Amino acid sequence: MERARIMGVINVTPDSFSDGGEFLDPDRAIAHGRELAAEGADVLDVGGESTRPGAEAVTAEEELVRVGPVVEALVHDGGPPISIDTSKLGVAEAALGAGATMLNDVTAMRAEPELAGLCAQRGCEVVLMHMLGVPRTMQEHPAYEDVVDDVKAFLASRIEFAVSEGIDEGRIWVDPGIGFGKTVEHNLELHRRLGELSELGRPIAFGSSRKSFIGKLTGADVDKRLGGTIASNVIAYANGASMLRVHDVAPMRQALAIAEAILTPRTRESAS
Ligand code: HH2
Repeated sequence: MERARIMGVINVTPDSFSDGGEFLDPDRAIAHGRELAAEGADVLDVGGESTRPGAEAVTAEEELVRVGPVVEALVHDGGPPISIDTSKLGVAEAALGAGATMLNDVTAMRAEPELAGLCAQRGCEVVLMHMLGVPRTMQEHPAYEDVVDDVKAFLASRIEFAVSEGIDEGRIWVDPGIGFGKTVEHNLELHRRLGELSELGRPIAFGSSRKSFIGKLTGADVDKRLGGTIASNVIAYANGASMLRVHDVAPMRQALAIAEAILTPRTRESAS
């Protein structure tokens, strides 16, 4: 099995669901990014707007004030590639201009379709994520015909849109959007049948770190969900995910090293 990338999360926000306020100060966010890089992150995902259920929107100006200096400093470091987690054209434009090389858009370019033209022109990588509805209301009775089929059909249509706007298909990632308009059972079904998304022909990104289904299943508070996060991500990896978006890079790196060794026998032989 191929080695998966680990995407380290840097939330430059006052209100993210698990670490809101911790890294709103740019110096702290930059220091955190450097730590995640040292722990082995393959990509650093910088975001300035929380997408947690019920979160209030921020303006592009405010979002850029938050993420701009962080992207600039981390690009300047020359460490892992930088992903910008935004749905806004102005923010993406500035971040890509500063040297970010990936756009991670939880709306899959529905909020601001002009993002597609920008990405086509810049040749950046793009993560297209599934979300049912909008963050403020997405957890109010989400319903699907079949959650995996529905997510897959949505992602297929967003790939088609992106390609029609000139984005190189080879630069597209798809993401089932764990927790974005999904019940616990929807999230579990997406884990079990993640492999079906491989039929889209694009690599799968996956983000379940510290999310509420782990709390609902275990009773663990948001700062105590590392065990559940590791289990979820290892299973996602085994079922085909090739980029794992997590807050805790070092323990994920270790878990993944073992998962990779078990699932890829030749890697172990050459290591011994
Ligand atoms: N989840 C969150 C944010 N961005 N991007 C992708 N591609 N996949 C995800 O699952 C995903 C994402 C939510 O997590 P977090 O950034 O920690 O929280 P918040 O949105 O409250 O800042």
